[in-house]
Amino acid sequence: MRNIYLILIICIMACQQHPAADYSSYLPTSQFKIRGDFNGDGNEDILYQDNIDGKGISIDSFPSHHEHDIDLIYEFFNQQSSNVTLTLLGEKGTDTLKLGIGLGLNYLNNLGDLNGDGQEEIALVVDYCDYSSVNSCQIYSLCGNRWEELFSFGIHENAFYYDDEDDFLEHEIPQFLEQKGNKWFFKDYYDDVLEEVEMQRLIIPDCS
Ligand SMILES: [Ca+2]
Ligand SMILES: [Ca+2]
Repeated sequence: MRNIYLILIICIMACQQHPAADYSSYLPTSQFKIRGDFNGDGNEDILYQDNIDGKGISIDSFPSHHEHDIDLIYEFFNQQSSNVTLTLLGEKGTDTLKLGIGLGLNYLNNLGDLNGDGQEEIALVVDYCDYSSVNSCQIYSLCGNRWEELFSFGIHENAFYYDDEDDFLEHEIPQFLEQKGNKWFFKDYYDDVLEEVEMQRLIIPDCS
C-alpha cells in the first residue's frame, strides 16, 4: 500500500513539472527569410530565421493565442528551451545568431550597408515571452564570422498592430524605423517617453 502512495506522489510531481501538451489549435511560428550580401563577399546570401528546441529541432507551430492563455503559450516555449535563430544558408563557417527564448520575430529586414564596410546590416525585433509591449530594435552585422549587435533602440510593439492588413508595411516599423529615399531614420521609444523627439538619421558604428 505504501508503494502505491509513493508511486502516486511521484506521478503527481511529474505531472506538475510536465503538464500534458494538449492544445486545441496551433499557429505557425514566424519564418522570416531575407536576401543580401551579409558577409561582404560580393554574392547574395539568404538569411533565414528558425525557432529551435533544446535538441536543435525546429518548432514550426505553437498553441494559438486565439484559444489559449498567454501564460500557457510562454510555458510551451520555455519548457522546450526554445531559441530564436538566424542562419546564413549554405555558409557553414558562419556563426548562427541565437536570440534566446521567444515566439519568433516581429521584424527582420536588410537595411543595406549602413557603415560602409561592404557588408549589409540587418534590423530585427524579437517577440520575447514577456509581459511588456516595450521592446528593442537591434541592428546586427557579421563581424568576421560572428554576428555583433552594433546598435539598438527602443520601440513600442503597437507599431506591429494593424487594423487593416493593407496598412502593413513589411520593410518599416512605423514611427520607429522608416526609410526616406535611400536613407534610414529611427526614433528611440525610451527617449520619446521622456520628451517627444523627432526621427533622426540612423548611423551605426563599425565592428568592434
Ligand atoms: Ca555574401
Ligand atoms: Ca556594413
